[in-house]
Amino acid sequence: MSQNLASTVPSQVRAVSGRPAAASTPMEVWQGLSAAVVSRIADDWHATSEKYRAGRQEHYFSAEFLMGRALLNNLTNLGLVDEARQAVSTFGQDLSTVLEQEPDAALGNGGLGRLAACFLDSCATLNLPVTGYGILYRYGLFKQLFSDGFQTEQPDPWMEEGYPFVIRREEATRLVRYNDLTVKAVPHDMPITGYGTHNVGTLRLWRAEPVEEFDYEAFNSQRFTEAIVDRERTNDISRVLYPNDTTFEGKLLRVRQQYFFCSASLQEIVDNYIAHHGTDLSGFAEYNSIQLNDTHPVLAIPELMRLLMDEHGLGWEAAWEVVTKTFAYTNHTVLAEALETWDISIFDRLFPRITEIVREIDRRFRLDMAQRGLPQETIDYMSPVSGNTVRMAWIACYASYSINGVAALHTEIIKRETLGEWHAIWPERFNNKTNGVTPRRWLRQCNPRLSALLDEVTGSDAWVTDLSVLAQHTDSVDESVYQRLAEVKRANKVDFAAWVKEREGVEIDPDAVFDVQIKRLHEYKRQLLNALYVLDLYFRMKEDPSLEVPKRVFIFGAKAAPGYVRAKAVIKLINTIGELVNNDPVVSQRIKVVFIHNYNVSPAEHIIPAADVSEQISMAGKEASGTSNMKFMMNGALTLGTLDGANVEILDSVGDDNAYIFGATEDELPTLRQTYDPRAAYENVPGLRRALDALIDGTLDDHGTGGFADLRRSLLEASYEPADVYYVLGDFAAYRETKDAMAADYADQRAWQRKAWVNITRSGRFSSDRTISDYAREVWHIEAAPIA
Ligand code: GL5
Repeated sequence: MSQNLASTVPSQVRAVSGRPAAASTPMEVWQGLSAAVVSRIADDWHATSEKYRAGRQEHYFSAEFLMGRALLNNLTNLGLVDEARQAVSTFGQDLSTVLEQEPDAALGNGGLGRLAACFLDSCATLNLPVTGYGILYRYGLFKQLFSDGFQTEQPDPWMEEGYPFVIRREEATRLVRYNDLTVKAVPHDMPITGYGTHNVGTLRLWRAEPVEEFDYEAFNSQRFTEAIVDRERTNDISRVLYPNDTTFEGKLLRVRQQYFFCSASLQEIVDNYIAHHGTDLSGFAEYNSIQLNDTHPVLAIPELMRLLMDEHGLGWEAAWEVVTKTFAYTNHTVLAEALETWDISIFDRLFPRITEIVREIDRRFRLDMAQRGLPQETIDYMSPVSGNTVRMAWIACYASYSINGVAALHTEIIKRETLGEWHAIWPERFNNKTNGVTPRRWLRQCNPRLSALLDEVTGSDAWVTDLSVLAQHTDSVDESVYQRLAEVKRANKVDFAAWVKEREGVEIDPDAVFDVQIKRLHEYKRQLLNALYVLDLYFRMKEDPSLEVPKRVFIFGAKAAPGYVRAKAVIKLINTIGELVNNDPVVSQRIKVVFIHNYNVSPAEHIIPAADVSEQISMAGKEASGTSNMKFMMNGALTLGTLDGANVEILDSVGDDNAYIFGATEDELPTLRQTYDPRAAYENVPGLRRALDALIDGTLDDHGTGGFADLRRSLLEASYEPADVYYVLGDFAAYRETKDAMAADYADQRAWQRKAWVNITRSGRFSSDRTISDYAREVWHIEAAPIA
């Protein structure tokens, strides 16, 4: 029997703080309440793990899990929010204040890591036997601060004050061996609750620890540094998340990280197989399947070969047979700079046995392809090893029984181009799994007002676990719903304005259109296009003070990879435009610019419910899917976007009248490019010359860094790369026209709210429950295993 939180929380808080609950800090209350929640689910969690271990399971391998905060999510899933509020109020604490103490678990960069987190939520809710495996980074994604408008980075020691939702499992420790170092992999488990179910899934995160704490002999001889050298080398492995999103960095430590969590996870999975199904490993794939979240965990392929052959006695063919029935690979990007390739000397140095296996995979691949009669040129292109380079995506394609893209358009592009050679040989391996997001966190929990309205309109909370039911209500509602929806949005905007005032010190008007672009800063995502629009609008308003401009707030949130100089220049540019606009006594009456610093999961939970416009403006063909587009849609923001990634499917769901689509399409671009002249756009497209010249004529100051001039050159001059690779100037006119029209449409609130309602009620197919059901049925071949 689970005890009421009111009876357990005070003692948990006292145990944390060593003080009466009433004298404890909100942080201590957060700790105590979180511990009480873990205690509450402990039995179910154990039962779920036992049950899953005995049957067929899916294992989700990912270098990133961008979990965000856990407490409110767990309380929501378990239906304990009111009970918790009540429990803490008995000793004078306010639940919202307590919840705000929690650090974000930012163990991921962006969409790929957040997708993994949404997937775990859906797996738990659907009672599916799925476990996540990754790395317990001590430092999550850096904290972003602005200094004079420039991004600076600070470490994010997210667990330092203690984190009750991570449980150390000392007894399940494994050893991971490198040529030069052996380390302990200590699992730390996070419970993953589902909505309205007893099942509790697991995210297992490995932490690297020294086999020996330190060299006592060296310590005793006063050689202190020497005594701790290996300890630090080991701790380095799980110390920090690499902050690059959709780009690849060929660093030794990164390979160590990848091998580290793959090896530890596989050892455990193999041991578990033996414990339940005996020592004949040839049946391994009947009980286990592994989804590779991008190429980061692809070392699991040669590592499973090694374990099966060297430790469990299988021959090459038998091991390969198992491996090729075990792995499935998801590709998350078509950007060439993201495809991981490693210098084979790194493998030699870290794990010579893995090099041997990779070379043997390569040898057999070449033979296999030659037998199929492929031209030598194609074979060389597709081979896992080429010269000194190992190509992880090619290993993944060769060894996986399923290869998928993350939106319909993206899957078509990988079939045709990125992985075209593979598709030609194995078309049956390819499939699409359009991404989704969890309606628990991204609607139920972050938007209680809209949730209440949906409960009321649909008559229950069934939509929380079956979002497709909302579609029955697209047309069957009476007029008052649009008014109610407007009130919900308006109240969310008031809350958000207060949050912005407190956090960023900027006043914004809840009656303005809130136009939002939140995502990693990348040239292909074209924050620069948005920035140029704002700058142009500023000039238009200066030129003609009588111009009718709908009130708007342009809201940005974005981190740039620390080494991505041009992305950082865009951040500085947006902040500088913000200063110009916000400090202009006349212009700032109608438009404002806000850059939310340190954008992360929990800020997104404040921003998205308050958004009117969802900016999804990547150059067509470049954004594999996008997932914030889905979160915005669910919360009634209208998409202003290109036909890219999942925007295409959003448009398909809502229809032309309920989204604002502009710009060159993926199939038009190659032809357009042939004659594209960004200089001509600069000369002829209204507004462009003035906006671009402001980057160099002293209007905007980049503190002598040359960053703004470089941005301008990147659009206009073909020097070391073609000018305007991402077609910013090419799409500017269409963007400006569509965005102006959209803002004007906002005045007709009845029509706007109708569009918002269509978006909300047609968002069902973008629930990660739909995505996960598709993976479970079509790729993983697993079934629900409820414990009660
Ligand atoms: C990404 C893509 O860029 C996104 O379009 C996609 O939605 C996401 C999840 O599939 O994967 N690839 C990637 O490396 N990150 C992404 O967000 O970080």
